[in-house]
Amino acid sequence: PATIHRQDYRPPAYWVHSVDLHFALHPTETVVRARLGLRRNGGPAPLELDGEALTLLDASIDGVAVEPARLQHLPGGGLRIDDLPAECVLETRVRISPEANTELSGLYLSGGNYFTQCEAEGFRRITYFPDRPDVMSRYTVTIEADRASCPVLLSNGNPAGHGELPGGRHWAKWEDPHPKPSYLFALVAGDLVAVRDRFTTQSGREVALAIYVRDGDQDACGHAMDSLKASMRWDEEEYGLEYDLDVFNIAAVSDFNMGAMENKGLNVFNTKYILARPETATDGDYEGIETVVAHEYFHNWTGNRVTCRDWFQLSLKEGLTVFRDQHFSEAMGSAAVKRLANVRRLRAAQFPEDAGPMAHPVRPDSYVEINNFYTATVYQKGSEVVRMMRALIGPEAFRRGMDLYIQRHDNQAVTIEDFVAAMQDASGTDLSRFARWYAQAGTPELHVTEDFDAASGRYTLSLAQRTPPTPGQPHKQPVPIPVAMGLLGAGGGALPLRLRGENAADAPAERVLLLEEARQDFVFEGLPERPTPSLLRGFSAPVKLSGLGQDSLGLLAAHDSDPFVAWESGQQYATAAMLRMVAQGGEPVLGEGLAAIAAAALDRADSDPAFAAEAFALPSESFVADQMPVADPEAIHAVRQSLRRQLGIRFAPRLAELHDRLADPGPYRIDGPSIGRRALRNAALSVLSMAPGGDGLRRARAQYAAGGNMTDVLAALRVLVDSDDPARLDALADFHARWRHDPLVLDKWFTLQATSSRPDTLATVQVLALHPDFDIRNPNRVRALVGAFAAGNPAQFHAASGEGYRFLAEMVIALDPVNAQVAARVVSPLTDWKRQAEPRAAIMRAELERILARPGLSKGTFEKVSKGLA
Ligand code: DPP
Ligand code: ZN
Repeated sequence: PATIHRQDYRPPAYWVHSVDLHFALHPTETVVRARLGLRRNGGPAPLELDGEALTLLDASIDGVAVEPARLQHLPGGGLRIDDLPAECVLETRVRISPEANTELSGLYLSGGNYFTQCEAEGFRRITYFPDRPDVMSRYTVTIEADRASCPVLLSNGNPAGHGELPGGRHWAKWEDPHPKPSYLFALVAGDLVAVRDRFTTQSGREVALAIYVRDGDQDACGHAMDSLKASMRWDEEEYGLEYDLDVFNIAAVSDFNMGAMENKGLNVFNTKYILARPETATDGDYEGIETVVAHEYFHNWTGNRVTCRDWFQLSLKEGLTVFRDQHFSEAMGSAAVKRLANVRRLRAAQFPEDAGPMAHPVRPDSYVEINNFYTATVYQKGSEVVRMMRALIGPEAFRRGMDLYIQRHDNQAVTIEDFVAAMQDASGTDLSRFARWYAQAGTPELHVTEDFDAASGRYTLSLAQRTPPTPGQPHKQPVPIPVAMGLLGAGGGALPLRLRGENAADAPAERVLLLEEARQDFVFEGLPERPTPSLLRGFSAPVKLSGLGQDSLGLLAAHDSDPFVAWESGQQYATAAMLRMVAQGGEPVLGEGLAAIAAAALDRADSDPAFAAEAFALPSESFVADQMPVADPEAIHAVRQSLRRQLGIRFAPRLAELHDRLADPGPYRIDGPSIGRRALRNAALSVLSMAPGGDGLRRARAQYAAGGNMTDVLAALRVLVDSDDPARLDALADFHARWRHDPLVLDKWFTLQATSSRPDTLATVQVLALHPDFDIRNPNRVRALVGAFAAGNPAQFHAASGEGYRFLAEMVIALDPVNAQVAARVVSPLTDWKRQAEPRAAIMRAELERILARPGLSKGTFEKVSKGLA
């Protein structure tokens, strides 16, 4: 397969100013007529249209049928036409089969209803088109279908008419006044019901809101609708950005490759990010819905009105929009805890990616399959880069920069340089060095050394940075790293921050140092005692920090005023302790330092239970593994489990007391304090149940039996499923019987078993892959079983036998011809062999080779596996 390079970008030979589509829907023989208003862009050149899995019926130019010989079929399925006039209307008719579309890209069927997914390159599976984001067109869409099976007919923009047709068919027409790239096209048709609401914009425009779901799910849309309205309000208040159509529609579908899609005026969502009832959705699900609904809504301006010139610029819309949704979610709940959770996710997904075979810059330089670049780097690291930019220039200048960006580029397809230029022009700050964050892959390592001269009260903080080499980028340059910081005295209080040459009077308690060179010294004066540095407050830069000793970390964990640093220092302390235990072997011992950190966390049970839950948790097994040049998954698992058991014994009375006291006082509520309380209560239960002879398992059985909200039910079942308790099998059977008709809940049943710490998990997973409820065509189900096992259960996936690797390879081989996008996604854990010891590494390579040898392997899986082997 060919590699596409960013430097090879050329503007299109033709613009398509208008698109008039007509769909005659049929499960196996849908006919799509497309009328494209073409205008040449520059001198004479052939027109090239993308196309994939299309059957061409006929074509005409300005109403005159085209001789078949004039249509040159291109290797990938596209069409080429020479000698077109500078301006003309090209009409094509194609036939497609939604039913045969298991890739879920283009137009497909799910549960008998029609849905589309066009980002990144799905529109070419609907009609011949220059399927690239810099071609922006005005769309008119007419959909015709059987009225009984397809009462609902939706597309982008505003409704523009509907009517009856003979033979029980009907039609509806949609007009989108805003020019858009083809990846934002959407069509939804079928037997769906709408949950409706209204929103009045700040300028008084009335918007009709609707969420389309399957009949029976109407009662599960409230949280999504509330989140939508809150997002619409927030974008007006924070950015002055108002919605720009008469309707905003969302349709939910249970077969979906991604989380959701921001199609103009018609968002399509994975049901996972819409449907929630207290008895079926966890607190995490509710939070996910709020975030994803906001994310897709925010794309209306950052992505849709201003879009990407080419797919290398993906982070232009994704990094910025993740930043916007995180900022929104922080404002809706407890900002500090949301920040911790986002940093935890960044480090769980993005740091390993940045250190692995697929490492790429936030703006990649090349790709084989663009779907492989919808990554944590483009999304989460891209968001961190925007966050740093805002911190550097300040919130007011950032807002002016956003205004300028949108004013300059509304209805354009632009690049990351255009975004940075707007921020630079609005702030007057030179951002040319900062832009290296977009170009350089790898996670910078920030190392700190200190020197204190007691006689003069002078403290020198030396910060050094280094970014390790990544594939294709052997040498790195320093990047500007904003380090938000403070200094603590031995008692934990803040010390004044007076840099050499500054006035004593202005010394602040917190400031941001900017490390621009490979190494810089920052000299503070007038310190009455040796300080402890609190660095990267709020995680001010996406880097790895090292150089602080356990004493400093312990002090920061106990006393720092910045919740991020307090949490982070506890995590780093625990990580260092666990790494030492892994290296030493023998029976792990819960030291006094670790116990003190746990106790300090529990002390915050009343003031901030959500924080307490985060701070009480030990770092994940994968996080610890990521700190080792060669990981030892089984040893890490053993150490972590042993420490959890010791915590359970040591804190048993307190954990039991918390479990009693933090029970929901009344009916389920989805607000920050309630979520935090449940999180801490269930964390207490989980650790308590590790203690031999304690009553944790009894509590878990009772909590499961009590039913109630899914957060508590699942937490109780989690404990049972990890245990040897005989009740676990009954509970699993009960859960299955109860929820077998709710796919999203059944996904949880699969995931719970796939991520169990029990030693027989792999065998269970192999059996579950043959379960009648396992469906390889449903991406959620594949992620729930195969993805969860391979990416979320390191100790079992890396079992020394290599059976975990063989299982994943088998699944990838079976999945690739069905849905290549999902196959290429779940294969990732197998490519991490460089960080495993032999013989594991050799087995992983052999499994990758086996996948690579498959005839007809998709280019996406090919890219991941071949890069993984390199
Ligand atoms: N563009 C989509 C998103 O919002 C792709 N899943 O991230
Ligand atoms: Zn997005």
